[in-house]
Amino acid sequence: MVHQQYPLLLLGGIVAAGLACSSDSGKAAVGQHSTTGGTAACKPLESREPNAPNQQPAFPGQTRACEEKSNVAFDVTVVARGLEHPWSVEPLPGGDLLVTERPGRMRVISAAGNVGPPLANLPKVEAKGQGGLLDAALSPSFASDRTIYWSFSEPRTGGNATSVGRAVLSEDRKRFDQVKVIFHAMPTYNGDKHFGSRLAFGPDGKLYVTLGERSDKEMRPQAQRLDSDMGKILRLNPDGSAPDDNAFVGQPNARPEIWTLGHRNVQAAAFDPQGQLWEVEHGTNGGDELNRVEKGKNYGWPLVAYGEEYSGVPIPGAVTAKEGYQQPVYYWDPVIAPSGMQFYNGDAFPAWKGSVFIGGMGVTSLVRLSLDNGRVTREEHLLKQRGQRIRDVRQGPQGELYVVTDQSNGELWRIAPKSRE
Ligand SMILES: [Ca+2]
Ligand SMILES: [Ca+2]
Repeated sequence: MVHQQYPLLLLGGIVAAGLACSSDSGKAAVGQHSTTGGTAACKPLESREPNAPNQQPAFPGQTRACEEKSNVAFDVTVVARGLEHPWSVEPLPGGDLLVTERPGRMRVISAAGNVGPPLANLPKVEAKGQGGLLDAALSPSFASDRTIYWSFSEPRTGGNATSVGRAVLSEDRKRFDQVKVIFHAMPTYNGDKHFGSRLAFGPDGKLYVTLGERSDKEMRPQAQRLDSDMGKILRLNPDGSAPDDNAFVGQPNARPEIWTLGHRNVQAAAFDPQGQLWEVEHGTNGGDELNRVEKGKNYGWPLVAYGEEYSGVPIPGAVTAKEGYQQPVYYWDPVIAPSGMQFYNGDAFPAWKGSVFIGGMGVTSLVRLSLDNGRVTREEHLLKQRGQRIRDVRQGPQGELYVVTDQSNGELWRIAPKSRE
């Protein structure tokens, strides 16, 4: 274990609430806030050129929020190194951390940094491209049932797709028992991209599963089709069956597990303290999105989206706004390549209470958004100088944060209040 002091961030002050936001370059109108009578301006955090400079946000503050420096003093401890593309970190009761590695391993790592061997009896994963072992989630009653759920790209006849497994962690935390794959997203497809996937249990006791649309042009339209799980957020009973109060139950040719549609590749999902589900998904070039997830709603992809194709051409037939399609609460142009999210409600960092943290892979940062009334008001990028792709972020029992980094030699970090030594 390596303990490192993190330098105090003392550049600038906290931007006072109520200040208006304006573009500092003067050429990009995107992200300008209307002033509320004040004259002072703040600076959007994003200073790169947008990929789609002619697109307009649907409302002020939907993109390019003002930069906020929270000036919080913290220590970063590298708890473990040598993890191969870790995807998920989950704090376990007692202080251990459960970490997944994309090639198909799950390990228990102690708070002191002892990396346990791979847990035995995990089913095989299709570890290629973006596929492999993805998210893990604890059963809401883990303390009594020791049950763990995980999502993974499952090798199947004719290809692969995302599936959800469930098993009981042995008392000694060395192996899984009662292993069962409880859900198989359909259809199977022979590809290696856009599997999603995050798992989140809601206050309703249901398991929400986020998926991607498999990326390839011929698969994209499935994000809008109710007879396909691709490009959807699903809501499952803990046994993998579909609840009968789901959004499209009873509709002809609609899969009963679907909760929302029109997603591209959802790699972050979390409930806020009020019990509302949010997600973050990878868009095309200039189109990463933060969304509030509401039953039965259509989030647009590939018909309604910000950004452009990675080749630089417009998304065929797409518009940025259309009646009947949900607007993102916030979008990033250029993209940040987000993954993993956590609403912060701990006591360790009072200044961060109410913020949402999002892993930033492309921007090698821990992204923090301030929210007010369901809108993003401020953005901060932390830990950027470490240069690691942040894949997941979770809050621990003492209000500390845990982060894993998406590298071949990936790391597990603990972020805790600066010690007074
Ligand atoms: Ca997780
Ligand atoms: Ca969308």
